[in-house]
Amino acid sequence: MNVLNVISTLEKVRQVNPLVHNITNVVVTNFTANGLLALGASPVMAYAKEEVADMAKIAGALVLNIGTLNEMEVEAMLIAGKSANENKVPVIFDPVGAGATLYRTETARKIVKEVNISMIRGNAAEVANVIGENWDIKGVDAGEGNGDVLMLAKKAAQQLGTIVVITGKDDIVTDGQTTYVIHNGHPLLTKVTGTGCLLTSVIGAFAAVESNLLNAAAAALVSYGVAAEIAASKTAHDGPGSFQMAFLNALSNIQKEDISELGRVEQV
Ligand code: ATP
Ligand code: TZP
Ligand code: MG
Ligand code: MG
Repeated sequence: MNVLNVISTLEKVRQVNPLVHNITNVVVTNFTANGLLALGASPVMAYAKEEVADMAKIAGALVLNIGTLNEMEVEAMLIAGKSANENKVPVIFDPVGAGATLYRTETARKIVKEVNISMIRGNAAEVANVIGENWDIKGVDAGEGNGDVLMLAKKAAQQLGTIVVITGKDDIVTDGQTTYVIHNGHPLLTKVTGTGCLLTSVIGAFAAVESNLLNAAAAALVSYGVAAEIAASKTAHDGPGSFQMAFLNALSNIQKEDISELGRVEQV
């Protein structure tokens, strides 16, 4: 994985315009749809248990996000996940707030048990809580924690048999053997709600066009982080509102030269 792979995978997303089926939370729905459109993917949100199997089957990727979960939605996620599995559609899981309440933790564990998840993306606390490690969490934001995040990511990948993405100041992606650290992004991303959730869906868009899912996730993380840096360079003096708009623009306008110049991916 290098910046050239990132560029070619981003170009493929724009060419293919993959359908990404999201079962996500009420906070981030509109931002997620707009972010995927800006990137060059095709978003759809579908939640009814009567239709999710059909929608997941025709999608390039299925994204499950438990940010504002309830029983009906969880039932739909399990139906959609199983349909995606039967139809070889990659499933990306965002365990928003796992560890904050027993219901979230138990639901996240149920989803990874009953659905064959291709990738899980969360902050360190969420991933730790899914695999039964102790890590503080405050609501949907990562707590301080004091563990080794690299070790945590590898352990989670091995335990869950899936690719694990843990984000924060630096982002980690691992299959338990090969591990990349991505040094892109900007602190303003933490001041706009849904930037983690949108990232999970963006990883879905990349997974829809690149069958090497480790490379797909790394390419998504670099592209996303570089877009944030470009947006911040134009708006940091104003604040999160302007940044959010500039970030959508940057997802749409990001060029291969930007990735060559700013992309920072390291194998560790
Ligand atoms: P949390 O609830 O802990 O904020 P999240 O689900 O919102 O988690 P983040 O970890 O914030 O997800 O990741 C979303 C994006 O923000 C990623 O691209 C990540 O690299 C970026 N990011 C998060 N914190 C920072 C930071 N301090 N500096 C630069 N980029 C960051
Ligand atoms: N509450 C429930 S879901 C949600 C909030 C604030 C959005 C979380 O989004 P992100 O991407 O994890 O910051
Ligand atoms: Mg965040
Ligand atoms: Mg999140």
